[in-house]
Amino acid sequence: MANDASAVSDAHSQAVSTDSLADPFTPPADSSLWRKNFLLGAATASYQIEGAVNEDCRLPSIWDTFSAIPGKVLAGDTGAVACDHYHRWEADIDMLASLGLEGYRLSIAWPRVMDTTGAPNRKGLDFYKRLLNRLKEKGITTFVTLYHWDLPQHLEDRGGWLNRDTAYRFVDYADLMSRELAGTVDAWATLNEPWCSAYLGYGNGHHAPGLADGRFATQAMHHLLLAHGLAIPVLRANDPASQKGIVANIGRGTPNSDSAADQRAAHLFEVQHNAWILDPLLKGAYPQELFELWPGTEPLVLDGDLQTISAPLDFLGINYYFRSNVASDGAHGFREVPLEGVERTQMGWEVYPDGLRDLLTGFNRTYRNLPPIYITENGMASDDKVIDGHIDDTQRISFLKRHLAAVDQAIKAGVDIRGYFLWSLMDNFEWAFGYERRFGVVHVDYSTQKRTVKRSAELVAKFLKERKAQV
Ligand code: IFM
Repeated sequence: MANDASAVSDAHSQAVSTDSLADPFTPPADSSLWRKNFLLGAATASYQIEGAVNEDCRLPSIWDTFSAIPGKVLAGDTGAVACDHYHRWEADIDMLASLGLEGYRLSIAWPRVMDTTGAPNRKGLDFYKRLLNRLKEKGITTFVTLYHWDLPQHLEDRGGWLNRDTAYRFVDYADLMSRELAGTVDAWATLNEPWCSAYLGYGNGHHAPGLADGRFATQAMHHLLLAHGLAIPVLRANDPASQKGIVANIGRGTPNSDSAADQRAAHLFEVQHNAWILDPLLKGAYPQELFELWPGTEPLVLDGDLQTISAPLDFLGINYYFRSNVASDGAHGFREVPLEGVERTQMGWEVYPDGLRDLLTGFNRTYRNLPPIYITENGMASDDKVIDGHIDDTQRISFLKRHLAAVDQAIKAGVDIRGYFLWSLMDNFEWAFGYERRFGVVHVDYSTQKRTVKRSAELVAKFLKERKAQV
């Protein structure tokens, strides 16, 4: 096991100053987080931060189209300007480095780097080359996601993820990126959160492209996973030194009572949120219970698809945010029963760190081939205000501390977890919720584009500095 908690030596523990333990973030001395090879970084995604949607021959994406439809995004917000990162990337990387963050997870905008014929768009490619080269100069570990939801609109016009051909176009894109960017990427993730792309995009219409049909959701999921499986060997061939994986959002379902019916409801919730993606990836089969719950939605699967999808991975990225408390008798085998009096975030999501630990230890039992894990997203939204030049995001500090403690517990229970990325480096375009919901550890004033480091980021930086100073 690469992650042995005993790697935190006594000497190491003793070296942790009592001062550091008094702050509201720093992990306790026996935490695995003190291991220097536990990667601690921050994450963003192209459409959420870049802006510059009409620059340098970038093509429209499904999010440009969707956010332009009145009523789809809170306050009519769009990603047209976002954090203007396309122009401010150098200062943003300096900020990331000044916080001592060791890893950066970003995504590439597919519509920025290829034209409608699939030919490279050099200007768009150069942007990512400059960005990745600078990150490497700063010694920052780079995790690059190829698809974080911004599908080129011209592909959606031909059916998007409902069209099997999109999986092959994705492979062309992965091929181009891994040939052009090899050597600057430490880890490639094919997809971010296929559950959201498939279910929110094609199943209930809350996300782009805004279609709502259960059969669409399962077919879109199959083509997304196929795109992933087909791209993995291409990434391996073009960039052998990097790690290859995929990022899944996972949901914890807990039963509202001890009754067998509620326990079954919690299980079915997790089948629909987790096993739908993880079973084909790690077991080479969709969970049959899914299609019993959603009759008539079996996707068209060709011979060999599931073998392609379940090719071995170097890592699995896990994004975790909250739990859902459920009872039986709902439309999908469960009904949400929101708990009263529990702590929630600006999103209304319940703060429930144990869910992260329990899911990780559960996956370790369920999947005998579970790859090494990175927590590729975790964090919370709060209505942060700048007061006298400072942002004291107390709830986030406590949230991060408790979730990192859950990660430590999972490591100590035997799960191979190698790193954790804060979501997000800075406040950004939170999809259907626009700019109202602030997930950043750095505040963005959207009227001036001024960045202000929040207290949470200062404390993470302080911890990383102390960790680096350990012998
Ligand atoms: O902002 C999103 C991100 O793009 C994907 N994972 C969840 C985050 C918070 O909703």
